[in-house]
Amino acid sequence: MTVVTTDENVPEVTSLDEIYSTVDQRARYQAITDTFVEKYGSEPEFMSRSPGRVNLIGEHIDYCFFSVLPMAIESDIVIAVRKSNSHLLRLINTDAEFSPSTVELSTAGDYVEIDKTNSDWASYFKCGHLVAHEYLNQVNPSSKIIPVGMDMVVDGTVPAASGLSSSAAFICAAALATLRVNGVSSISKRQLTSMAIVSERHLGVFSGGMDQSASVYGKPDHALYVQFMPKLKCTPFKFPSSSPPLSFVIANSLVHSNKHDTAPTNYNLRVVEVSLAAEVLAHKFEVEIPQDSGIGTGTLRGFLEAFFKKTEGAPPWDGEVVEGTRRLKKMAQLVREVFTKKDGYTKEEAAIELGISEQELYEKFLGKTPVRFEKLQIYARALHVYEEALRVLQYLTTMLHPPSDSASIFSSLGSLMDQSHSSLDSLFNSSCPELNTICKIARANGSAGSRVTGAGFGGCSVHLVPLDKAEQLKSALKEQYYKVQFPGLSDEQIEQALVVSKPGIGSLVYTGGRPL
Ligand code: NG1
Repeated sequence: MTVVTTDENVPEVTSLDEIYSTVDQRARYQAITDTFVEKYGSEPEFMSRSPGRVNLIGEHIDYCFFSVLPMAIESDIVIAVRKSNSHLLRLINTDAEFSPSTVELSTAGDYVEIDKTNSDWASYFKCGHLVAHEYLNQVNPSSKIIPVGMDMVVDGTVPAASGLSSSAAFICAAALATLRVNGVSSISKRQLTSMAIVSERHLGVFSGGMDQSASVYGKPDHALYVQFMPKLKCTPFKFPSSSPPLSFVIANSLVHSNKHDTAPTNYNLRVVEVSLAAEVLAHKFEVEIPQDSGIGTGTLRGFLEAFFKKTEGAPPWDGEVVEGTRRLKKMAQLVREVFTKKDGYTKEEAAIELGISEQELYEKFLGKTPVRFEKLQIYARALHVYEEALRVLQYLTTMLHPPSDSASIFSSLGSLMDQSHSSLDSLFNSSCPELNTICKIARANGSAGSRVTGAGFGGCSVHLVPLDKAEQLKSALKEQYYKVQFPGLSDEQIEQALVVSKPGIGSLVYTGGRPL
């Protein structure tokens, strides 16, 4: 296993062959360049690009600081850029659905303003611009940096709101473009990832760090083991060889789920619920936990560390699998014992569990970001998190030390993916009927394991399938899902919904000009 421990830099490449291996992208880059010339009168100086990702396993646990197993895909967001003499960020998207946008930069060097209530596409660019600007100020503490104007054309092949992380891909590419145009020609992958991780919080989404890590660190033919503790570390690993080879089919349910707009009942509510679970456990077992979650509370990882320190004098868990397995199993057992109200807690009940008033509950948890709920599902969310973190370790172990026969490789990995889906559906409530239907059809047509991937509530699913069954699986989904649910779709639209992509390279700057 190659361990990325150094602060490797984000690469700069001059050939598209260094970026893509499946689909010829010359025509696409030509078209982006043509649009740029048409709109701005000359060719772009460079392009920054960052890919989407699919998560193989480890869902809704990154913001609790548990490790995840995503891979970058070849679908990406490309931003063609030229420095301008104006104080404007001019953004044009090749997809007419996203209207052109112009942002006026402050001549005094103030950060761009981001309206949390407005999740239009330009806001995501602003998130990337803002964190890059903060970085520029950090490395030049003696003066306030006034960023230059930028003329840009954006082109994306990652479907929006689909769980393949188009937002992180766009923000990473935006931060990279902003840095470069303002004179930063080399940036480490760790620095770019770290700034991108916090950037979406400016739009009020308290995301974890999985997507940005996968987008920046992506490596062709490798999936990534992403650890957040004790510090961010991405370890690329290859899939075991088997006969037939392993392949992953990604199927978009075409149920649109905008993470920003649904945050109060979906994504951010989950962040609040797992934080509450961590604090209730800490209160019951009388341990102090670091207040380092996205909303400034404790995390379930923090509780795990504090519990073993108090009861065994144990050092923090360093990621070792056997020890992690023991600790996570213990955590799942405690969750089952401690949380007696399996169907959820009212505000009053949650406050009692924490030994605080309802006003304090509001100040520390419920008022940090707008949330709406009937009951707080503390038990179910916490159980999912600890058990899913355990499944990640089991999946990684199978990948690195596979059973000798191929059938067992498929059944072990597949069963973990199925368990993950079932937990996301019943404990985390982040699946939906359409995704459940897709997974059911897939399992009956060659998939060894099927699950919702990404934030969920719609969006994409991922299926582990022996390569020789991939076509059978795709045609079953075409006939039994897409043609039934969306009878108006053309064959081409259906093809696009079935994203088949190899693990690809992460963020980079392309300076090869117009491709031949
Ligand atoms: P997507 O699928 O990109 O919305 C989101 C979060 C991840 C992670 C997953 C669930 C962002 C940018 N990404 O992913 O950090 O928590 O949900 O595992 O919010």
